[in-house]
Amino acid sequence: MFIPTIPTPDEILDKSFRRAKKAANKIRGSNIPRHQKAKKIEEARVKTACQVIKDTFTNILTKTPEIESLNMFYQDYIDVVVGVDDMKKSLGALNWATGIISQLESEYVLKIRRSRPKKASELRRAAFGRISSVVGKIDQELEFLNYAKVKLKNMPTVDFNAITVVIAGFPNVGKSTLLRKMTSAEPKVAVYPFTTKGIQIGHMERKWKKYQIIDTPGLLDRPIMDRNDIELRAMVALEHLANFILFIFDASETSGYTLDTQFRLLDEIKKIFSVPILCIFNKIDLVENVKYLDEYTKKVDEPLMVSASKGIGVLDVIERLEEFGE
Ligand SMILES: Nc1nc2c(ncn2[C@@H]2O[C@H](COP(=O)(O)OP(=O)(O)OP(=O)(O)O)[C@@H](O)[C@H]2O)c(=O)[nH]1
Ligand SMILES: [Mg+2]
Repeated sequence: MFIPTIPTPDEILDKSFRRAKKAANKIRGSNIPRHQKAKKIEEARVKTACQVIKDTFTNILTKTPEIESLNMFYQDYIDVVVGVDDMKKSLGALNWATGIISQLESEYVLKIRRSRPKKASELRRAAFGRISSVVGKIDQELEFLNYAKVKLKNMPTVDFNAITVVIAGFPNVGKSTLLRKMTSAEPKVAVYPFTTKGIQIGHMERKWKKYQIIDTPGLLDRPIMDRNDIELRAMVALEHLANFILFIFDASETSGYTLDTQFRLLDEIKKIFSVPILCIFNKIDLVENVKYLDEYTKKVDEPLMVSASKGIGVLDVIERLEEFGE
């Protein structure tokens, strides 16, 4: 997510007072009658300073995407990474400050206009004091937005028009291999919070329909009991995205997990995701006793037998996804 540069209160004030000074110098050099000059100068300083600050805040507010208008996946993502409430509170504070600065501007411009010329600079100083205090008050919120900017910079780019398939299964069962075999280009890797290796997204297009296949190393590959709160929420975010789950078994059990253990993970995934789950028995090239598999394959609807590394059955997986996508 793109958030514009967030300056510190000092940077904001420095810039606005510098600009104010420049504006004042312009008037000093102009041919405004002498007796009006002092007041005009101070008025310009207050106006310019306020304008610069208002512009800075308005720019941040308009360029930062409105959280409610984002897809639920991103809303959850932002909530997991930085917290939606804090984000809203900080943007609200900027909005508040913009309003107060506007009020101060009107108030002090009026005061200066009505004052005696000698009093004008005193009033301007008072205005600057109050402006500084308003900007200083949102110090923490600006700092938070800056932190959010950094944290949200590498949000994964997800295509919401594509049919989304999320891959699950124990480590080493062949998830990455299958993803690479199904999609043409190398999958794009994007940072995903609390998965060590980042989310991987592969794209494919079939019969004018776009599919994206997502692998989330470290997230859907072990029992739910072992997960912390953040990981559970990262999974909730995936729930919003997934149209299907591709659950991959290592039929050969060579990755070190028995099929019984793998089925327990499937049961847990079923509890979290309410979307259809397509079950794949991978590494069949290593299975010597196919009969032994029957006991397991009959537990699921229309299982697919695959060898991802040898490219066997990969087309069946794609075709099955197409049927699902219809
Ligand atoms: N024999 C055989 N080996 C396979 C097959 N599919 C994957 N492998 C191998 O199994 C190992 C693990 O494959 P990966 O695709 O990295 O598995 P993964 O599920 O992505 O693993 P993690 O990302 O660690 O969870 C690799 O050495 C693959 O070459 C298959 O169908 N047959
Ligand atoms: Mg992998």
